[in-house]
Amino acid sequence: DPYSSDPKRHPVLHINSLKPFNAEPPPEILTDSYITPSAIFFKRNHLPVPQVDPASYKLHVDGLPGGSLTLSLEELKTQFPKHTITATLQCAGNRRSEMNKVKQVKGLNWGIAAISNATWSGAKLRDVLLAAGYRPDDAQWARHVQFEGLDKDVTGTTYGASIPLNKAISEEGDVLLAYEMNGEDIPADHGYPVRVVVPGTVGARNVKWLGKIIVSADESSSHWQQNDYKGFSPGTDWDTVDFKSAPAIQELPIQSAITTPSDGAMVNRSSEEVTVKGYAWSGGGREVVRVDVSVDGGKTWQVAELKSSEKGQELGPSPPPGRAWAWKLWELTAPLPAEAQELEIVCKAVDNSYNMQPDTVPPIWNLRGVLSNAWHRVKVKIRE
Ligand code: MTE
Ligand code: MO
Repeated sequence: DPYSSDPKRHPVLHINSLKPFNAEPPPEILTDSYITPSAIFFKRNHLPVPQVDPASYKLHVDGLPGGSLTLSLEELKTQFPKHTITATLQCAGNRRSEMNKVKQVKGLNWGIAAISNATWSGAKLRDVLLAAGYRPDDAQWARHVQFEGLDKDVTGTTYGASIPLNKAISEEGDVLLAYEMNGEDIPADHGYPVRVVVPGTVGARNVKWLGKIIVSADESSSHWQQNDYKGFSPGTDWDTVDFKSAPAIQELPIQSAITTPSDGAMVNRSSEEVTVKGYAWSGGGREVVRVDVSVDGGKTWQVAELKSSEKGQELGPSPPPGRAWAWKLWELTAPLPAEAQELEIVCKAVDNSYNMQPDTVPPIWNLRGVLSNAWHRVKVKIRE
């Protein structure tokens, strides 16, 4: 069993698949803390977790005419400045289960918690590329930076992905070769000893157990770059789909969801009000500027209070424009409508480009069930 050396996991996680291990935290717990504890951070593995010996670990950088570079873990840690960012990771398949309710899609049936927020520390990819001999002239031919994981399938094929060169090399891109998560060595499930953190970009490009970096004119040729993680029209089915016709997902669209109350929960009439909590995040470093909440199915709306720090109440300083990598948690307490026996609670977020979420799932349904970001709705019963 290639999975027999997989690490121990926290029992509270909701498991979507055991081998490979895919799991998400219960939504109510997810928004208990601004920084998601690593133990309950969602886990998305395509393959067995590789066991990497930190003493013999080597990171290879290839593809540059200026030469190649091989770094030990120690060299990565000591030869480059250490940077720390707080960044949210979201799987392209987060909230896929809502698409499944419209019409069956292919993929893990994620709920609303295939998203988590952590602090990440490591070397900047930019600094390592420059040390490997990257020169501004290379932008003439190079377009992508490819990443290869050390996790392999039975045929020896490794997990791989790529990002645009300009994201990788930009000072403002903040792409890290991270060796710490939440102030500790990255746990086995999250890429020990080194993973790429591409803030603002879909989870799939944040390659774990990083073995190799290749600067290239081409995207990664991996299955996950070419034939997966792409969006299509609701009218496209498995007989007509042409994966070459759509771009690989990189930045993700605006997203928000309600973590409490949960769907089907009861609220007592005597409590007179209901407190609604959730998360909101947008890709590409776009900052969430507002979350609207309705307790009457979207007829009337109230603006939720945004929180972007551990202490909760106060909003931290705004990140530099275009570098809002972390989610915002939000909260709203609303009076219970007098007549209603049931509430339909709805949320929708707005980012600083005024991107908003679509109101329903059918117009964004796609056969792979990715990019599921319609208004999130939960129904709650009022107990008289
Ligand atoms: N990297 C490797 N090497 N192997 C993988 O299976 N899964 C990707 C990405 N990086 C994956 C990987 C996907 S699809 C996602 S959503 C994120 O890792 C999940 O990161 P996490 O498990 O730390 O939450
Ligand atoms: Mo993912």
